[in-house]
Amino acid sequence: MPEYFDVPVIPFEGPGTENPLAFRHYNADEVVGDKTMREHLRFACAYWHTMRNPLSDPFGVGTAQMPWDDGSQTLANAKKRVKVFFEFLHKCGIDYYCFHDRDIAPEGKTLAQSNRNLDSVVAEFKRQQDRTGKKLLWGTACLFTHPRYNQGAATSPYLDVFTYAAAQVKKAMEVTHELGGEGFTFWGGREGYSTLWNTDMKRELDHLAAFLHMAVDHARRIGFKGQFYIEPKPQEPTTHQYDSDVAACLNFLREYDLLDHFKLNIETNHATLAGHSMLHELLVAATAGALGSIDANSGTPHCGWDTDQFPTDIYLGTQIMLVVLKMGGFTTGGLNFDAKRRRESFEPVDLFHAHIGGMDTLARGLKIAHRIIEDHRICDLISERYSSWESALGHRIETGKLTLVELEKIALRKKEPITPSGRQEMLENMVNDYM
Ligand code: XUL
Ligand code: CO
Repeated sequence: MPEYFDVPVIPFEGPGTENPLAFRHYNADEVVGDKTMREHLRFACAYWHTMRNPLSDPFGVGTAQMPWDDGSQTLANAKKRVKVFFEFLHKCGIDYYCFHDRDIAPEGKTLAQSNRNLDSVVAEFKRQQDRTGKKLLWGTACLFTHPRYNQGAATSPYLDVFTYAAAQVKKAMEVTHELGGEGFTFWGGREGYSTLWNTDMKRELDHLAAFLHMAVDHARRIGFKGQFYIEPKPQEPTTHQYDSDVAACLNFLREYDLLDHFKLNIETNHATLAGHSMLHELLVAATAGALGSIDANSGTPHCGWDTDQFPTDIYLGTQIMLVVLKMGGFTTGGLNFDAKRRRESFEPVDLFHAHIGGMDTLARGLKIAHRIIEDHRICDLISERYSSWESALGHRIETGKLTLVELEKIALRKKEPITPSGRQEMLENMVNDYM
C-alpha cells in the first residue's frame, strides 16, 4: 500500500525524549485509575481540518501542502483522501474521527447527486474502518457553507431552505448510522441572525425545535442509537447564534422538550468567545447531566476570533480531564481535535506535531487530574467549605422543608454570621503543586 506521509508510527518515548515525533505523555495502554489512557481520552481527528483545511485566512490563500490531493472535486480524489486520512490516524494512534457530509464527498448538481456521491465515499470509509478498526465518534451535516444557507438552515426564513436542510440531515444521519457512528452533532453555524430588524426570533426558534424533533424521530425510525449533541457557539459566522452557550442551549432544549435526547459537545474556543472559561461551560453542562463530548482546541485569549488552535495548555488539559473524570468518564463522547495548524505551519509533518501536542497535553491533564482526585486535598477543602450544610437545618433546607418565616425566626435569634476565608490563593498554589 502506498504511504503518503514520510513519518513513522509515533512511538511513546516518555517525558525525557527530545524526539519531536514521539509522545512524552500519551501512552495509549498505560492504566490511569480504572482505565487505559486510550479509553479515558477517546481522541478523534476532525476530517474538515486535517484533510480539507487549506489554511487560508481572510487576507490570503491557502498554504497547506497536500501532495496527495489533486485539487479536483472528483470522487476519485475524495476517496484517495480517505486512504491518506486512515494512514494519518494509524500513525498518530488516534482511534476515532468526525466529519461533515460535505467534507468527505463533493456536493453534486442536485441533492440526489450529492447523496450518491456521499454513498460512494462512505463505502470507502467503511472499507477503511473494517481494515483498521478505527471508529466514527460523530457525524454532522454542513448546513452553513453553501450559499443557499446564507440566512440559516433550520432557522432560514425560507421554507425551501429548511426543507433542503432537513433532507441533508436525514442523509447525514443515515450514513453516520451506516458507519456505526456513536453520535451526531448539530452546530448551528448560521442558526442565528445578522440583524434583528429582519428577524422573527420566536418563529426561528420554533422551527429549529421542529427540525431537531424530526431528527430525533428519524433516529428512532432507522434504529440509530447514537447520542445527539448540540455544540454551543455565540457568534461567527452570524452576529448572534441561538445556541450561544451551554446555559442558552440547556434552556432551549428544556423549553422545547428535547433535553432527554441531546447532550452538549463543548468546544474551548467557543466557550471563550462566549465570555466563559472552558471549565465554566463544562461544569454548567456536567451539572445538568448533559456533558456529552468535547471539541478539544484553544483560542488566542486576546483575539476575538475562533482561531481553532491545538490545545497545549496544561492547566486547560487538567481542568477538562478533572470534569471528565468526575462525571465518570465519557460514554459516547470523546476529545475531538476541532483544530487547525497555523497558516505558517503548512507542511504535512506539521499535522503530526499539532496532534502529538494536543494528545500529550490532554494525557498530561488526565494524569494530573487523576492525582488531584486521588489526593483528596482540594476536594476535601471544597467539602469543608460547605460543611455547615451537613446539619439538620441544612438538610431540611436542601430538601425543601423550611420556609422564610422559620428561617427568619432562626436568624433573629443568631448573631451576625462569620465566614472563614475563601483561600483562593492557597488553592491556586496547591493546584500548581500537581502540575
Ligand atoms: C465551528 C465548529 C464546527 C463544528 C461542527 O466553529 O466548531 O466545526 O464542530 O460543525
Ligand atoms: Co467544533
